Amino acid sequence: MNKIPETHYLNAKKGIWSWLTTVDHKRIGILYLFSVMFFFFVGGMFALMLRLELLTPTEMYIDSDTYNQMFTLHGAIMIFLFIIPAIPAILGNFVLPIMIGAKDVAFPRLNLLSWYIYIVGALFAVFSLVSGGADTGWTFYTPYSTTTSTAVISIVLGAFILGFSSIFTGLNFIVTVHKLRSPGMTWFKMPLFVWGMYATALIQVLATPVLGITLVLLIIERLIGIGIFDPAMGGDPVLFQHFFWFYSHPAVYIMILPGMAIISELITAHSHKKIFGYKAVAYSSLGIAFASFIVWGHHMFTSGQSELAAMIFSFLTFFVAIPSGVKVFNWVATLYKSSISFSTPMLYTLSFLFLFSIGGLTGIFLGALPVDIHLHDTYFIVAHFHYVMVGGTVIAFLGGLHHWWPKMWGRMYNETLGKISCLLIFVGFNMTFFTQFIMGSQGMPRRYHLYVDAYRPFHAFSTYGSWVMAAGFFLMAYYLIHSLFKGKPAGNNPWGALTHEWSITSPPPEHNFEEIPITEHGPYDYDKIVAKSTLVEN
Ligand code: HEM
Ligand SMILES: [Cu+2]
Repeated sequence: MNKIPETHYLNAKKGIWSWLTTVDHKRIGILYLFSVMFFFFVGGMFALMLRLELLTPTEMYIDSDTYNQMFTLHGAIMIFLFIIPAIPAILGNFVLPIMIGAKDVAFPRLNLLSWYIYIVGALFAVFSLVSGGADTGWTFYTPYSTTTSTAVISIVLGAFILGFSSIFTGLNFIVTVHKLRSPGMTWFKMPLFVWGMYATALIQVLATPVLGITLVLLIIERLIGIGIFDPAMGGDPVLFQHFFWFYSHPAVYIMILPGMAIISELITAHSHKKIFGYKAVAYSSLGIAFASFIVWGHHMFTSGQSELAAMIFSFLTFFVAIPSGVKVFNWVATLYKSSISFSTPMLYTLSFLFLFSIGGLTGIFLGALPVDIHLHDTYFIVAHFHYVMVGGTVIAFLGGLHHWWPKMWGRMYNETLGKISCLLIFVGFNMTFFTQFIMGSQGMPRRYHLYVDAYRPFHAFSTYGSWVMAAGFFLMAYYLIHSLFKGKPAGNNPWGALTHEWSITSPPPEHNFEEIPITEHGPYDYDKIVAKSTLVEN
């Protein structure tokens, strides 16, 4: 009979102050869970409002200026306040130290500081939101961002500050992986989730400072007008794009690598099969991290860059597909002849494989110069990045959240409702974004408030899809919150998985382990070891 342990990290210390001053990586993960999910909700509400306005070709309830401010806020909030911190700061913080057999991350106080920096950055974004928001798009391109009268500085300052939270989280993970692995936890005995977080951390630390200086220059340009992006003063507005994408393309891998890291864990734990080609999957995370730094120019094929530069960036872009392809191939090979248990985390894993493949393959289309010149700034682009960021990262994040939820709270959620909500999100998502590939290839431009009648059926279907998806998200919020109060005790290991976090109680004790664990076997030796599942159906 599963029981919730008497004391654990959630009740070891009492009172709100014990949370606001905690240096426990698990509690910091939970602090991020609530703050980041709040901004996912805000970003999602903007998305629904945008979709509602796009239900008809003519103006419905918001004017063009408001529409511009809304997609800018939607994009900026979803990118800087949700998807970049989501997996590393919530699940990475909670799981990574336990997976390598450590009591905590290397710099616990810096870890708490990272969360406070996140909150301060978020407050600047909220300030921009309440003062009307910016209307530049989330990319803040000059020269418009230096001239428009909307609230650019506060949101740009918010993104600048949030960068430090991301850098410190990455720094913490790099030192933790190098220094705090328990005895026997050699690099090739580490769970692939840790490899993925490590590769992400390298990009967080190396690329984010470039965004920092870019945003500072933009603020100086708005305040003083030194002319660095102004051709009339010897500057160049396209220089901003180079700086911005030199960060933002690696940043898309700060977004997707953590999702991939989760999928490697879920695919083995819910098929009880050793991963196919462990080392290839581990190295492909580092390969992706490296390749992500040499392709930023593929966002600027129509910026007037030289044909030679465009050809080189196009050529290099195809290379990124190789390590990603290795991962997808090895995941599918792992499932081959395995005993798949159709749990909610596994349904999210299968959804990821389908949706991320569409997102990734359309990325290759866009890497081809002639194709991109035709599709740039159309809804094909909007569909592509939502398939990668929502179909990829958000779906993987939801899979990870359901996988580690019993460990975080010690209680099971309703698996039946979990599967229904996953289905609603999957169907709603494809309704919302697949139509956008079609209308984008027929020329529907992005960031347009009004459109010609020919696109009406596509936009209407897309909007209905966003309502189906929203229903799935609200159902999920309901049964997850319900499980916190009424969920059955989950036991140590509801999924019968082999990594360290499943060898301790749910929720874990304050300091994770009574004794330092000795790692004797690989993380996925399901061919040698059988771990008994403690799963109870709700
Ligand atoms: C969950 C459901 C979502 C829906 C229904 C949705 C819908 C939309 C819509 C309607 C636009 C504006 C399109 C245009 O006028 O060009 C948009 C833009 C965008 N979305 Fe989403 N979105 C969703 C989730 C996300 C997520 C999770 C992210 C990122 C993590 C994201 C990032 C963006 C970005 C970056 C833009 C571009 C904004 C710009 O043009 O500056 N979206 N989305
Ligand atoms: Cu890119």
